[in-house]
Amino acid sequence: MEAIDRRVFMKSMAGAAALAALDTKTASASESGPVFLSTWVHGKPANERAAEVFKSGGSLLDSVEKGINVPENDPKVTSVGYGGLPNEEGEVELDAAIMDGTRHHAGAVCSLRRIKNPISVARLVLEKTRHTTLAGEGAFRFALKMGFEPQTLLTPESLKKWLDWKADPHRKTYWVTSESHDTIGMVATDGNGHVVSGCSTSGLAWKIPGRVGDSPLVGCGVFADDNVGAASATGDGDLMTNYCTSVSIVHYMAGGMSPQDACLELLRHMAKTDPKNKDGDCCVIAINNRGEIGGASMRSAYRLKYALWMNGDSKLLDAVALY
Ligand code: SD4
Repeated sequence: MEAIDRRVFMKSMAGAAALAALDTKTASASESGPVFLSTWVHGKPANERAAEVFKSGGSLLDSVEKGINVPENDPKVTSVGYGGLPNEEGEVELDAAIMDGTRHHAGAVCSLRRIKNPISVARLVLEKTRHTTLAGEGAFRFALKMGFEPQTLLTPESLKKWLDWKADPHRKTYWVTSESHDTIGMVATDGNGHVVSGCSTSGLAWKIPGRVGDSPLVGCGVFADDNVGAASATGDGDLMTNYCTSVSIVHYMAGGMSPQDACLELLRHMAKTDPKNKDGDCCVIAINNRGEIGGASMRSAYRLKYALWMNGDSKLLDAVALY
């Protein structure tokens, strides 16, 4: 971390109480130091870990990666990493991506089996190779070369859920419909105009083996550009991939929209192109390079709770729902 980042950060820690009342929509990162924004309730401990890593001298990429490791390692989070619900054959397949807004480059892995921290493998694809995305067996072999230990990702609880689903003669399958999911998406700024976006998921429970969602796709689950800001997405990836959600939001921000307006505009566009999308599970978060934030859901029946860490304050917010 550059000296200036640390000064701003330390100032923000000292001034946390005084700044706590700042409106998150208008506070700028140069006043507030780093800002971490993550999807769902499990985003809160992830943000807190990310802030700790940043405070102890880690880069913004380190912070986002280590923050996302928290739900990946938590067996109680059934949509990410260890304990994530498996595909229809009972195999956990993980997707993740991380994008650096300075280099405008990402690392990603898809359908990664038996490695609980796909975001860390994605980070190494970014740092150690000239590639952007590795998939399946190749991603697994790359992870082994990088020293990751293979393990079963099923927990007794996730195995039981899969067995119950298998035993249900009326079960829904992805040959027809979609079901249980969540994900962690995190966007962050260092307070000096640098942004990062990261995303990690076990995807949709009971998915068809080999299915890749939006989360590890650059422009969909992640997008980051220091000139503008960063975005991430969660929800029905089979739907949202078709709208390149994250890059679209960043482009709306580049055109002058606030992160909040850009998130809503993307959802409005989805609803306009196909009214059926109004019933979709679609949620997005965004941050600009000044630390302003936004979060939105397509509909209140699938409303995103998202976590904000700013000025030493860690809290949950309800996303604005379009319908
Ligand atoms: C996927 N978008 O694999 C992910 C799942 C998700 O809230 O984010 N669910 O489609």
